[in-house]
Amino acid sequence: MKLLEGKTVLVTGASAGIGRAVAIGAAEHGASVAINFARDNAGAEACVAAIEATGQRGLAVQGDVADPETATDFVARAVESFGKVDVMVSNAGICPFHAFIDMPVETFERTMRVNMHGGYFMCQAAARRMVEQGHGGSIIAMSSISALVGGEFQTHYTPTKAGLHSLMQSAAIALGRYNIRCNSLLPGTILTEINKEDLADQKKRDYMEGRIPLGRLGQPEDMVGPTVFLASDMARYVTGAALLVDGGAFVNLQ
Ligand code: RM4
Repeated sequence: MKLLEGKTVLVTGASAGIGRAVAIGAAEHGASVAINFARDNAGAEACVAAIEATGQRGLAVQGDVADPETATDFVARAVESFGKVDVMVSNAGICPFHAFIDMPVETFERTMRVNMHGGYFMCQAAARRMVEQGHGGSIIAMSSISALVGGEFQTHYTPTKAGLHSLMQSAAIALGRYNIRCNSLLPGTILTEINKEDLADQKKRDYMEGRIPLGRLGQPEDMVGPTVFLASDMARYVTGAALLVDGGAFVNLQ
């Protein structure tokens, strides 16, 4: 069953990892998909090729989400190519692990600008277009389990994930009158480039895996089903919600 037939889905940070998996998954469910990427041209091209291999249309637009114009340009290019915007998946994010006490100002500010500011601009640009279109839409912020719990080397990062979760709650109220739904996904530890170096430490990896009732770290493809659900009309009465996709890690105290 294809849940996104005829929809246009936009995904940020989609040259690799969760964004790539979600973009291809949306195409497999019948959507035309536009992806944003920052630097990885080859990865973006490969993602569009995989989208088109499903028989759907794909588009890659380069841009740094920390720049507000990237959001307006991304939406405009998607509308130019596909005629509308039905779904925005705001996924782009960074997590340069670093200790709190000597956190460099630039590392802190860059993480805020990409994750929080970028997410805000992308969701706002998509909402503006959806309001103009007048037929609702779905906005999904890729928050994190880290919206709900801390990380010693993530003091700059966890507030951005909590912020994205909170943004979806407020945007859900602001946009409900337009039938635009806003929800956040809270991935657990999903194996991607963002944590490749961190999890190269076998002791850290064993600890993280040991916390997960399902017994394994996540894969980017584990995020496809939850994203497609929230993007689809199956979630027509779901807004302001948050969905943990973490193998049970969050609830596992003992
Ligand atoms: C996630 C979560 C994971 C970490 C990545 C970088 O939100 O904190 O544990 O590996 O970020």
